[in-house]
Amino acid sequence: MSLRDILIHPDPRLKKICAPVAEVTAETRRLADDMLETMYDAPGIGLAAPQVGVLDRLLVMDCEKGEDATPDPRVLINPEITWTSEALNTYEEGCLSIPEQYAEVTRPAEVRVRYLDIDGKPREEEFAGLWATCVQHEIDHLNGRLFIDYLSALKRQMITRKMQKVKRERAKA
Ligand code: GNR
Ligand code: NI
Repeated sequence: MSLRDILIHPDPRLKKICAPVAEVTAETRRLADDMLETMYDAPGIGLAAPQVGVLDRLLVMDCEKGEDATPDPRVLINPEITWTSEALNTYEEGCLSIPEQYAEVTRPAEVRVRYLDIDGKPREEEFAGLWATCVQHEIDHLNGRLFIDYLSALKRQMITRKMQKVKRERAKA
C-alpha cells in the first residue's frame, strides 16, 4: 500500500464528472487500499478517487471516529443515491482538498445508496448521521462538486483565493 498525493482546490480534475468503473479488478483494489491508507493518514473520514487524480467513480470512507472506535473501512464503487429523506441535517463540513476551511452545509439526513462493493457485488444500504453527510459529500466529488459550491459566491471566492495562496506557497517550498 502507498500514500497518494491529495489534490488541492482549485484543480480542473476536481471539477470533472468521473467515469463509471467498468470492472472491479486488482487495480481497483490497489486504488481503494491506497485511498484508505491516504484517508486514515490525513486524517479524514472519506476520500473520493478524483481527490487523488483518478477520475473514476470510487470512494472510500470510515466515519467511526476517535481513538477507541472500531475501524469500519468502506469502499463504494459506482454509487447511486436511490432515496433521500425529507428530513435535513446541517453539518460543519471540511474537505481534504480544501484544507482548514469549514462551513455549514444542509443535506438530506438519510440516504439510500446502491453501489458495488470491493468484490464487485451489488449492494444497497441506508446511511444516517455523519455517514449520510459523508457519502453525499463524496458522491458530489464524483460529479465535480465541492462543498463550497453550496456557499454564496462571495464565501466561495474568499476560500478559493486562500487556496490559491496555499498552493503558491506549497509550490515554493
Ligand atoms: O475528512 C472529512 N471530513 C468531513 C467532515 C464533514 C463532512 C464531510 C467530510 S469529508 C472530509 C474528507 C474529504 O474531503 N472527503 O472528500
Ligand atoms: Ni472532500
